[in-house]
Amino acid sequence: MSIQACIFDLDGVIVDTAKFHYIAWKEMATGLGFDFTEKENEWLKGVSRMRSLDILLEIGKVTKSEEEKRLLAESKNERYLEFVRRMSEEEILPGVTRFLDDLRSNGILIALGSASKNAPLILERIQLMEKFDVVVDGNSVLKAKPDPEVFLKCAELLNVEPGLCLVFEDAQAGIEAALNGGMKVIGVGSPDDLSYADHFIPGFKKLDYELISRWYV
Ligand code: B16
Ligand code: MG
Repeated sequence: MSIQACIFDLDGVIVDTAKFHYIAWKEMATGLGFDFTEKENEWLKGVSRMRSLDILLEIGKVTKSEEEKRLLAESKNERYLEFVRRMSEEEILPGVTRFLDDLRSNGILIALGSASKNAPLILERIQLMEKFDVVVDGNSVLKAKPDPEVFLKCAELLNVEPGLCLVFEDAQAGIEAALNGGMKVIGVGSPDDLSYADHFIPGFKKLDYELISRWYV
């Protein structure tokens, strides 16, 4: 098969932490005097913490200084971490652990490529850290998705050419990051919400090595 490594996004692919981000951002919006809907929360997926805050403030038409923004982002993260600290293996999305084991037993290298600075803590809480050969997260990249930096760094650390890497992403910015890096990409979600991926899957329940080796001969 033409794939040597699989790179996984975290939020929306391995676990559904988006619901915790949403609660924390919504509480902040309420405190600032405006509403923040679940639909608007879609725009924050795959986007960095500071960019998420900028989008939220734009929605509420609120202006803050750089120092105020730093404090707001810090307080949102503290609230978010209250949920993360309570996470366990039960939060892993259906089929993910089996699929990771299937890939490994077929000699495929595995990386995590996430925008989240909390990725190591989340992997530790859900006890999945040992499944990854490489973890690249928001602490080690300068440019956010759709820039391909996070995925290219995974490829470099795995010593695999970008063209032989397959990315799993639930966010449009992440799909574009994978394509910008010259990688193959499977969209996790509906083609009604996402564009340009090679294939779309609703989740990992029905996916195995056999199927992806047919897709990427
Ligand atoms: P943090 P991913 C992303 O994770 C989330 O989708 C996005 O909503 C969040 O703002 C970003 O991580 C930063 O997260 O505040 O924990 O650093 O989808 O790239 O795994
Ligand atoms: Mg995601």
